[in-house]
Amino acid sequence: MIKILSTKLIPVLMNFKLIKSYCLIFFISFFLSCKSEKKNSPNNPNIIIIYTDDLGYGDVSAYKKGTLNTPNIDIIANQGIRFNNGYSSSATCSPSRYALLTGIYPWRKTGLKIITGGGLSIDTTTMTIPKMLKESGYNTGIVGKWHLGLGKGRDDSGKGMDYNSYIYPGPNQLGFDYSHIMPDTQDRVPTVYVENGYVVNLDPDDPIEVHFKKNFEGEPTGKDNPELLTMKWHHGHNASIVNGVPRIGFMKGGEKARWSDIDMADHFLEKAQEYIKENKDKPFFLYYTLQQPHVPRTPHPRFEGKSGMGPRGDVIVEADWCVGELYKTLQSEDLLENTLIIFSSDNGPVLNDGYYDDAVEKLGDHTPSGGLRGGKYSLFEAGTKVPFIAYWKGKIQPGISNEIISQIDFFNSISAIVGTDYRSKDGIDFSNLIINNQGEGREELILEASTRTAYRKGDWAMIPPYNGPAISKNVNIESGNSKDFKLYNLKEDPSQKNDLAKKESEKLKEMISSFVKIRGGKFSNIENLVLE
Ligand code: NG6
Ligand code: CA
Repeated sequence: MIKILSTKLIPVLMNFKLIKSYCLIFFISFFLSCKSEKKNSPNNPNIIIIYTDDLGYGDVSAYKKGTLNTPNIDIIANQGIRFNNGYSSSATCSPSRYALLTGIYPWRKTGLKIITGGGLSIDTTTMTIPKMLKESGYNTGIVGKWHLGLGKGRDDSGKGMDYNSYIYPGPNQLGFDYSHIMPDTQDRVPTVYVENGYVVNLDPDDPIEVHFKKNFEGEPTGKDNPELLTMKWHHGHNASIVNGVPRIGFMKGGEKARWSDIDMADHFLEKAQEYIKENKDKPFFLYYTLQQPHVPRTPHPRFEGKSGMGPRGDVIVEADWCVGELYKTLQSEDLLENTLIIFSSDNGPVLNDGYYDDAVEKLGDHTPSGGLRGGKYSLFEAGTKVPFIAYWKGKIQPGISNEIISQIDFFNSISAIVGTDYRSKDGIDFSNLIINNQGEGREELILEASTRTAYRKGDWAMIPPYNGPAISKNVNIESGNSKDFKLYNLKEDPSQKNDLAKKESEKLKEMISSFVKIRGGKFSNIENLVLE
């Protein structure tokens, strides 16, 4: 036997060519195994984007504008970099979220507005932050509000899509390995969580039906059954009632799957913490999208009365607590030093957004907009200038930046940080500004609000003329609509009190001309726009 082995094997092993191929196979498999087990390193930090809903520039106490206290958000704001000129791309939710994930201006997508039961708004062939990170060896997850549409969405009659089988395309087709989401908003049906394309806790014997125009026979509504309400509607929000709260849209069935509003913050926090713990051994990207302080404001009883400002203040205190708990998880898992945390909001603040919840009455001397003009839905500054913070323990030095930066820049900046070549059409790589507080920010930026657009360049802001009311009646916010161009010098006049359009006519011409260069001629609702 030994003789056979030595006569047959030795000459084979001596074959140099074969040894070379064995070595090659060994090195290739070693390289591949290294790649698939990529550990986080300075170039591959975990990345967490904490994204709040309707939180204003003055709602974070580190900005020292309002009187509400957010001690946990302040920790990352004061020990990280706090941007005083950080913008969301839009003054409403879905367009901002679209721009954040893609790095593409939302107005480039015709008709993109607040979604109500609509289909997926990002084409599945589009490059997104999670797709890019997945390619770089990251595990990617989203926990919280989605609001970018799901599947094919509602049909022309207003009938909602089928929520009873696999729902796709959605976040998992845009690059997220894991998704645990609220489909649209807390005030819209269906009031259920969707995990990786399936409604959580759905009983097949009690299917969900959704309609955005017609009620289901025999189902109570906010409009017809005020006696069933624990929260009253002010405008809109008078269709199906879930947990005593009237919603946008009609819903039937899915009783066991319906969420508990007061537990939503705890629920998302728990899912986010689980995700971190499960993925801590590889680089991960977590997009943690909190529902607060969007309506309906339903703080857990532990937070009721804590702000002294009614439910709006209380849910901000609750959101702040969630940020603190998430921070503690990162600390106890020893992840703070290799995790970049970005904190921001999808649009500016609103007080009365459709329910009687004392937001106006109990505000006291707090200023959610931080003294900026306008608010959610507005082309004035408060619509899009939002809290904007980046924190990375030991890597980002505490500091403040007055440079202009937008959430549209997350894509390119994150791509640069992890070392990929992807660059989006409209974003800019500000990795050096975010991490080292070095270099200049944006020179210019287009801002969007309900498909209208405005322009910021340097210290100047220009709002073109638009039809429509100057004050959106129900929410009582200045929209930015006017029959004339408006021009403001934000350095001298951050609250946009002095319109300089007439006095600075040369500046205005220059602004219009630069705006049109980016915005192009595809907009129809700008009147009087004559360029020389
Ligand atoms: C509006 C809702 C508002 C809010 C908003 C979306 C009415 C009258 N108003 O249509 O309450 O849900 O949509 O907010 O229904 S966002 O932050 O998600 O863009
Ligand atoms: Ca929002």
